[in-house]
Amino acid sequence: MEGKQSEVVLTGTWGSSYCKRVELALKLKGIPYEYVEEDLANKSELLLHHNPVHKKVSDLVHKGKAIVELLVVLEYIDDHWNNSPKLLPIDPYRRSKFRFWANFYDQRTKEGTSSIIMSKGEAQEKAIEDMIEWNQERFLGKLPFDDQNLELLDIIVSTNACNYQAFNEAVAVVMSLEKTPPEFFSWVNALKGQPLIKDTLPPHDKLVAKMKRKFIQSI
Ligand SMILES: N[C@@H](CCC(=O)N[C@@H](CS)C(=O)NCC(=O)O)C(=O)O
Repeated sequence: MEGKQSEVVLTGTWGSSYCKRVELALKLKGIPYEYVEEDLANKSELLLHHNPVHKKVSDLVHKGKAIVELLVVLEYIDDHWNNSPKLLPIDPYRRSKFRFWANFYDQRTKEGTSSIIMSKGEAQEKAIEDMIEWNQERFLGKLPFDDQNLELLDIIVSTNACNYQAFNEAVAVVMSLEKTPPEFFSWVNALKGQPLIKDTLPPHDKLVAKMKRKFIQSI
């Protein structure tokens, strides 16, 4: 804990979409920060001290105080560094929509991904279809998103969906984002092309190797 003098410190792991989200938010806002890579197999004193409840990354330490849980961290960043670009809208109703969809996206992605990994043959095809189908719900829900600026939902979705080729390669399936509604697919590809996102996403080959290790462990 001694020696961490920076005003903003992010503890993370390179392959975690949670950490990439916080990194993206900090970069978008132009906030200087120190990044500390965590070994989750041997958690640091810093992580255990700042996040004693969940003991998970990503946590942000601002002036020695810890802020934990991804969505709480992102809202904190947006509230404290109130400059543009804003990650969340000002209007309470639109804010509630953003929160809803951020949660929805994460829950469904987690469930969908583990169903795909844990199944085989027809069951796996069904899991893939389900995953594709719920992306449509997003559009039925008429999620308001802004084409011009990167906001909360771009951060949430990009750090996950932009890695779809790595996922396909690692699991040896074609989740085929191409089959999702064209709006979703083109949104993800537009996000992939954003220089800030490109620079922040983990390297493809390293990510494939990590995913393969993780998936083999979970089968
Ligand atoms: N609900 C947490 C989830 C964070 C999370 O799952 N972090 C993973 C890395 S992606 C972790 O630290 N895992 C270590 C562990 O479970 O012991 C959040 O929103 O920040």
